[in-house]
Amino acid sequence: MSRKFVVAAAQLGPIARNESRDRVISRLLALFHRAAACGARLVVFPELALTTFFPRWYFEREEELLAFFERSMPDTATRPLFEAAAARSCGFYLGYAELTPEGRRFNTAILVDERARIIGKYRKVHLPGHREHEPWRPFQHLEKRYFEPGDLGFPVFEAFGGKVGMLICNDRRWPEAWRVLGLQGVELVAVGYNTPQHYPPVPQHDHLQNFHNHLVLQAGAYQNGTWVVATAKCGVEEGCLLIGQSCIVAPTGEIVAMCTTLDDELALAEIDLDRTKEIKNHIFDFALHRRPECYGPICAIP
Ligand code: ING
Repeated sequence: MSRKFVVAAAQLGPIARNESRDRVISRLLALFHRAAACGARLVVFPELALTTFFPRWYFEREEELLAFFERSMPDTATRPLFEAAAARSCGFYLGYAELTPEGRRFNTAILVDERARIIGKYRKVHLPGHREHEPWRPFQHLEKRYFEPGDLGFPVFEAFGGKVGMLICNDRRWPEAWRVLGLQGVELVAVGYNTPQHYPPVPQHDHLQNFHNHLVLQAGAYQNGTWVVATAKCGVEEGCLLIGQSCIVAPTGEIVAMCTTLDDELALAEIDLDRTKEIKNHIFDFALHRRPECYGPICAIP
């Protein structure tokens, strides 16, 4: 039985700081229905897709910070997304800021199937940036202050006829994250990102941000024999330019579809999960070729 189906990267342009959840959800729904009308069975939204990228600011008051977090999923604002998933038999990946009942804060993504069931949750492990307010920067990157590191590992879920995993933004730069998914036989990785073009500590790399984005996505896909759907929130968001070029990558590392604007835009492709075998059963046949007895230092805790 063929394991071919259509996936969509549902790229978002800027979300304003004061943009209501309802307004954002209506943008997500417009992209979702267009993708479903093109036959998509899975739509991948960006990281923190319900709000502006708020870690760019230093908040003194906690209640100001917590306004960007979701206390339940789904909730009143996001329920229309789940209703659309059930109505169109199309699932989605959604990144959002999670506030748990115990008051813990995570940069989170969920995987929702074609019957609108939440079948997986992932919490961002690699939190970039810094913890304290650094006024020298043109904008902050306070994920280490606002989120705890993810505590769910790198799980892979049975979904859409195959094995699906999730990453969030900075995770995609770390080969170990991809390999933990690869060792579980992952066939499709969904990853949302919000990536500023300007990286204040090393501005001489600003012109390389789009290259580095695709470099790590293509490497992750090829070295683990998996499809990748990577989706940006992009454009000039509250004065900060975020890169776009959302894309769908084949297990060969080839980019098969890409967004070319910095706005709300769909990139679609028909993927075949069985094509992962060309990589998994040959060049990266882990059982045949991997030498874990030589890799100890990778997991040594300094
Ligand atoms: N953003 C960025 C990312 O990893 C960053 C942080 C930007 C790191 C540029 C290195 C270079 O894509 C998030 N949200 O992780």
